Amino acid sequence: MSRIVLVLNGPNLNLLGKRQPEIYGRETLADVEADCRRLAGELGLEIEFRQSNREYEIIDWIHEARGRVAGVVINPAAFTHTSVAILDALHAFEGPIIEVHISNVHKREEFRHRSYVSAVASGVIVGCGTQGYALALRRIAALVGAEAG
Ligand code: CA2
Repeated sequence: MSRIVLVLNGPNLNLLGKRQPEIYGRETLADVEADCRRLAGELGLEIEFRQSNREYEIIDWIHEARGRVAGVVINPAAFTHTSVAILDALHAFEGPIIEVHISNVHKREEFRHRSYVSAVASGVIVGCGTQGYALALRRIAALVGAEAG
């Protein structure tokens, strides 16, 4: 069985730690990736960590995950609130999907309260800062029966 977890990040998350630290914190996306890789090692998982500002690229990566990847962690960023196309792509993925938002989107503007992706997510982690990625990985590990150690 595959132990690969695909961690996907949507538009502008390449700016993490470089702008708006009051909302998104000071960790960069490279820091988040390093944290995920460290934890994945402990959980017996392998990580593929990606970011794109292009909707089609995220969709292609989800398609390529089918039948190959155990689970998906996704922070779709602004595409969360707009993308039926990403929702449709995720519908075709058979494993667990955990949606992550660094900020508490429910405390923010009304347009951030709706997520298309939540309709296919096994779980949603919101407002836990960049720690949300680690929580999501632990949840995927539990759902796919990976062993820590
Ligand atoms: O809280 C989250 O993780 C979001 O997915 C982040 C998105 C936002 O559109 C969602 O509503 C909630 C924005 C990602 C942009 O990240 C930046 C980081 C630093 C500076 C500027 C943007």
